Amino acid sequence: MKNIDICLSPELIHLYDLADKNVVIVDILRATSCMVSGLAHGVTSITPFAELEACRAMKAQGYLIAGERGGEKVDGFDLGNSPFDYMDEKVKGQKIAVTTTNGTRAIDLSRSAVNVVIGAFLNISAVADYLKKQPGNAIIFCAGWKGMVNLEDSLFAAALYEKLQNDFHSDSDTLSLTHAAYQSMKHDLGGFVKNSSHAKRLGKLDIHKDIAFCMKEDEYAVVPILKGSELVSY
Ligand code: 3SL
Repeated sequence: MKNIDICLSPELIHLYDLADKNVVIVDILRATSCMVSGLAHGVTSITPFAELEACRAMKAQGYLIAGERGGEKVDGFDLGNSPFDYMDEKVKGQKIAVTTTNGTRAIDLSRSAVNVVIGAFLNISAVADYLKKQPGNAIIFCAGWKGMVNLEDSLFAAALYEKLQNDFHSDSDTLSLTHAAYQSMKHDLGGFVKNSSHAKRLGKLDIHKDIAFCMKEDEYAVVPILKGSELVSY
């Protein structure tokens, strides 16, 4: 049987061997939710950058540039980091370059994996089906917040694991702990995430609509995967 594991923070990823793995990157609030929304709404590709200035430079190459620092749209950028920005008519058929605090960093740290896949509640069943079809083992890599573990990414990891239990074996204590927490919160995931530390941080920016949207399951069937330097639909 294939194996599945979870990494709760970019600070821990050096402990995992990604070389023969399918890695699912998750940053529910809000980077991976934006990426899934963008590709579902006709964006041609999304190129992630860990560094702001490298992303900004892509404007000269005809890309729309997107991203946040401190949750807020970067000055001079075309899009911020709301999934609704990625649904605008102006993104259709466009290439987007994006930089975010945690999500694009996690992608950057995963480049040695066999496949890098973008997961969110918005496409959770599509990601589960994708992993079932792939021959390799899987790691769910939570972007967290500035190296810290966060609730929403951890809950997503457990929710995804629950969909994969018949196909994947796990002997990870981290996954057992995360799954136990999920069992006690799954009756009201939205309610628990509304009280999470990042939701409170974002609350100051008045984006409750984003948080509610990011917690919706299976809005889209798109599976973004990294091909070279770009995320495209599988
Ligand atoms: O850190 C990230 O990648 C972002 O998703 C953070 S925020 O939700 O835009 O604040």
